[in-house]
Amino acid sequence: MKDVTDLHAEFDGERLPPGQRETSRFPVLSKGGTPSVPNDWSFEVWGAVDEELSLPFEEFKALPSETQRQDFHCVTGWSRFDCEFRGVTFPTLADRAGVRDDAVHVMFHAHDGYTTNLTLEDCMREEVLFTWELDGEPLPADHGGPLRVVTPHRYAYKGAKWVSGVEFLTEPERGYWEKRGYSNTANPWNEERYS
Ligand SMILES: Nc1nc2c(c(=O)[nH]1)N[C@H]1C(S)=C(S)[C@@H](COP(=O)(O)O)O[C@H]1N2
Ligand SMILES: [Mo]
Repeated sequence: MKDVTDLHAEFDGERLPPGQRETSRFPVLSKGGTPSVPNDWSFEVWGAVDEELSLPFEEFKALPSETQRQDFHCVTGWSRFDCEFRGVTFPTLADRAGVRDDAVHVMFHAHDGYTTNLTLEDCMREEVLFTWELDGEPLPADHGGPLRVVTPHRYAYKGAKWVSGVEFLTEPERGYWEKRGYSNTANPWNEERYS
């Protein structure tokens, strides 16, 4: 298994970012309830790509996948260490669609209407995963099952639960919380919580 729990070194920080406390629980945080995701949904990729994709979930799961050990940092102040997520890396998905040269930014879309944005550079990292399995079990619906994004180098609101697709953008845009006062950049080791 790939262990990326040392990525704090890249950000000149301790494993536990400043102002965080470690918890062994895994709290649930959502802007509303848990949406029901239709069984026959397809993962959509559109915008500044060579080939727009519509992948039935079964096909999505057949892309090359891997398991990683990661830490999870919530902007409200808790961190959960050693989460084992299995999924498809962002670069694998991006490679499949072919990212155009003019793409600079990414918007993630979700089945509950949530959106969140990152720069393309912040997405093209091996630890940005589209995941359907946590600690060897199917990802619980409350935590974003059937499929969510995890972003261990950023606060967890950058990881869309119930992700339905990815839009590649030629200009930066802000997602749901980024429009409502949470930091656009969300680096936990800089305590970029609010904007
Ligand atoms: N689709 C969707 N994704 C979401 C959210 C949401 O409300 N809807 N909340 C975000 C926030 S603010 C956090 S802290 C994490 C929480 O993930 P968890 O419930 O698995 O702990 O999911 C993020 N992803
Ligand atoms: Mo959050």
